[in-house]
Amino acid sequence: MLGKEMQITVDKLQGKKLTAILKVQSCVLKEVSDFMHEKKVLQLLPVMISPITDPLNHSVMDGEISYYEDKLQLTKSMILHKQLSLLGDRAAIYIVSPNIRLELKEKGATGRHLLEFSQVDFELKGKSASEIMAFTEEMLFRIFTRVKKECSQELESLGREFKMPHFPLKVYDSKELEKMLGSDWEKLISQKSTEPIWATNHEREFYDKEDPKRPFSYLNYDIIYPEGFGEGLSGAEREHEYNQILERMKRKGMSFEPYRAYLQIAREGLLEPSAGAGFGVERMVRFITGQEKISEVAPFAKVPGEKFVF
Ligand code: ASN
Repeated sequence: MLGKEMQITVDKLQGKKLTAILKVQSCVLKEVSDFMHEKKVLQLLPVMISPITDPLNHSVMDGEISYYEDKLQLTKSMILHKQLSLLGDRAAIYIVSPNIRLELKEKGATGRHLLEFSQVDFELKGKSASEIMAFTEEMLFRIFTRVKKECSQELESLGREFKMPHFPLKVYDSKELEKMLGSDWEKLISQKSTEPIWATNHEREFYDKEDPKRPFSYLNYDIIYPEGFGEGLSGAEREHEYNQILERMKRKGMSFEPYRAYLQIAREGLLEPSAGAGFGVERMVRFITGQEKISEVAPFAKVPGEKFVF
């Protein structure tokens, strides 16, 4: 007799449903690879430990490991490494990047959070927010087209009728959404929508660029999936000027010390203007396949607050 958690895990691993879901996921990643190759976006391999990582805008526990006298952070996102990897003559990079975010237990109930997940994270030098939004939409169109073509049987077996969104997607300012719908706007707009939307202008991490023409407005953008699937992609133009980075870190009350090497690069004027974004692979696969919970698309899902076996 297997225990309850073990039985659930074994049932999932043995199930045909997981095979169909993984077929969709493989198709998504194949199209990302083809698309990025065509666009001459170079693939980086993941960085998983580093003295610095994304400070993130929301509270998670730090995943820190000790190595001799050093402390290394487990990657929450490769945002700072994305900027640094564009120091040379590279125009654009992407990574299928494993991220560890030790979310608070309460997040388990959202059906959207995992302690470990992967994001397709990309960054293009010298691009603007609107250029990255157009690039992203082209990529999404390509991914969805391929999945609909190559995985129609799988989608049918999962009972999912996936409709191609109408591009270009509608763009909303998040401040306006908040005025209209209150602080829970993200959840509400997702539940109300039948199409993915862009939500722009969020006050969050120091590296998302402040609009020079509109202080305290930000050149960032998220995709919110419809039907209650919630946020699925986020990105921004980046801060790259030393003084502005310091100002933004100060505003967040951050300590400069852990970021000393990164700040030194910025002070030398070596960071270049860039913009990019990242989408969660599991969240996209959940959306495409219409699964109620993100744990259904991850064979070894780690849901905050839940027991996991493997
Ligand atoms: N990938 C995101 C970006 O490009 C950063 C993140 O995952 N926190 O802005």
